[in-house]
Amino acid sequence: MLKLFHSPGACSMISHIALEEAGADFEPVRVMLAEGEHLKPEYLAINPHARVPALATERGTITENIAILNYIADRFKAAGSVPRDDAFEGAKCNELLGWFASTVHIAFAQVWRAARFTDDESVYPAIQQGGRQALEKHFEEIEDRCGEGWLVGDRFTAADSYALTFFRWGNRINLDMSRFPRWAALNQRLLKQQSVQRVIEHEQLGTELFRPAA
Ligand SMILES: N[C@@H](CCC(=O)N[C@@H](CS)C(=O)NCC(=O)O)C(=O)O
Repeated sequence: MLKLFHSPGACSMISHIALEEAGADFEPVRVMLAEGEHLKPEYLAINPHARVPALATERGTITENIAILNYIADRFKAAGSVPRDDAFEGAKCNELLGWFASTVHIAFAQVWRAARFTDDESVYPAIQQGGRQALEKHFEEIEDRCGEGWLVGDRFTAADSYALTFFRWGNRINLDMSRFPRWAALNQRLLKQQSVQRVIEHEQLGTELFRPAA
């Protein structure tokens, strides 16, 4: 059986949602980042990069959300991952996932993990501030990409789940998320998906941080 190593509210929730949406037979295994469980030798044997998600399969472990999501797409051909019936939409979905993982996610790392960029603690505030500034710009672009439906074509993909995760993180670092009403509306559509509801319940996240702070 597949095993998903994940942490509540982390980017692993994107793969978690895709597995739920696919109706996959899988076991979610909690790795609490806040308690440093990802740094323990048992987990480093699963992912030496000390990150979630990781997906254990019958043939070995896959790490990196984008690789996991494309594997789920090939294996289950369901919504919530990457389109497989339209090469262009599949590429556009991977394009967004790539930008999210390589750029937007890294701006959050600047805010939360400044130590990853330098040993010089005196410049942490500048790195964090730079991350916030970058997020303001990236979040405006995400808002511009939101319309009446989904981010890619007219279907629910992992790009929507990634955006959902970022919105919650934006609230967690006290960005003013009320400036992104179309994105907030996308989240409300996502919250109606049973797969998303099951993951939120399983990860015990609550729904308040998926809308702008009151
Ligand atoms: N490039 C990786 C990044 C994964 C990642 O950064 N995961 C975070 C949670 S969102 C993590 O495990 N962080 C642990 C840490 O920063 O120590 C991917 O896309 O899967």
